Amino acid sequence: MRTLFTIFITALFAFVACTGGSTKQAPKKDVAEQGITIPSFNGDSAYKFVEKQVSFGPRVPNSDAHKACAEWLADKLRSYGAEVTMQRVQLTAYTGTKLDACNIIASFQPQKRKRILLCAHWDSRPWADADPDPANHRKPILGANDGGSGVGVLIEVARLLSLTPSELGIDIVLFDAEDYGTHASEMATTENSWALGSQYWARMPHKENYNARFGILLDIVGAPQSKFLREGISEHYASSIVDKVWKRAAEMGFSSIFINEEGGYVTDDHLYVNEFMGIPCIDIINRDKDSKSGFGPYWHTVKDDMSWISAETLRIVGQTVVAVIYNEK
Ligand code: AHN
Ligand code: ZN
Repeated sequence: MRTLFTIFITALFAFVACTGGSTKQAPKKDVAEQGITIPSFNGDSAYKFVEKQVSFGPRVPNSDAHKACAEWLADKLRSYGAEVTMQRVQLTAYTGTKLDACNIIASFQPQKRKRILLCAHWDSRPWADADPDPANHRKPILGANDGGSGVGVLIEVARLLSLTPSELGIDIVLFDAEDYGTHASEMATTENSWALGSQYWARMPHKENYNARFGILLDIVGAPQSKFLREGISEHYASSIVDKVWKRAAEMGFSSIFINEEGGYVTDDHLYVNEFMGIPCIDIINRDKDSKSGFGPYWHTVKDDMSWISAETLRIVGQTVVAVIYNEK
C-alpha cells in the first residue's frame, strides 16, 4: 500500500529525460513468427485521421464539436466492421460541472474470448493552462497531439483490422474526459480529477466481466522527434508488456525512438485499467525533459495543432502496435 501511495505521489511530480536519435525505415511488410503477415501501417492515413478530429475544433465535453466528433468516430469505426458501443454517462468534473461524456468502444471479432485492449483519449482539454500567454489560460486546446494523435493511430489500426483480421479479438476504447483535470491555477490538485472516462469504464465496463490479455494506451504520440521511455506506472503493473512492446519496436528498427530506459510516472488512463480492472496496461507517451511542463512546449497550450504532428512518428508508433497485436496467438 505504501509503495502504491508513493507511486501516485511520485506520478504527480515526476518528469523524465529523453535522448536524441534517428529514425529507421521499417520494411513495408514484415513477417511475424509462424508466417503471419503484418499489415503495413500508413502514417499519412493516421495523419489525416488526426487532422479530421482537429477540424471539429476543441473536443471539450458538452461542446458541439465534441458531439460531432463522437459521431464521426463511431461511424468511422463501424465502417471498418467493428461492433461499436457508445457508453454515454454523465460525469462530474472537479469543478462540479456535469459532463455529458461518452466512451467509444469498437470491438473487432467480439465473439473471441482472447482479447487485446488498445486505448487513447478522444476529448481535448478545456483550458490552455500551460500556455506562455496568461490570456489563453481559459481557452480550450485543439489537442492535435494531446488526444488526437493516439486516436488517429487507432483509427488506422481499425482500418487495417478491417482488411486483415487478427488472431485475437481487439477492443479499441476511446476514453472521454481524460483532460478535464485540475486547472494549473488551483492551489492543490484534486485527486483523481483526470481520466474520468477511464475511471468510469474500468469500474463499469461495456461488457460484464470484460477481460483482455493486456492493454496499450497511446497518448501524445505524434510529435516530430518523439522518444518513448518506459513509463513508471506501466513498469510497475505491466513490465512484461513494456518488454514485449519495446522489444518488438527494436526488432523493427525503432530502438532509437522506443528507448529502453526508465521514464517518469504519468497519471493517465492506464492507471485505472491496471488498478480497477487488473488488466496489465502500459502507456506509450512522449515526454520532454527540456520543457517546463515535462511534456513538449505545445502541451496544454493553444499551439497543440497539426504543426506538431508528424506522419512518421505516427507510423513508428502504429507499426509497432500493429506488429505486437498481429503476433499474439
Ligand atoms: C497529468 O498531467 C496529471 N497527467 C498527464 C495526463 C495527460 C494529460 N495526458 C494528456 N493530458
Ligand atoms: Zn492533456
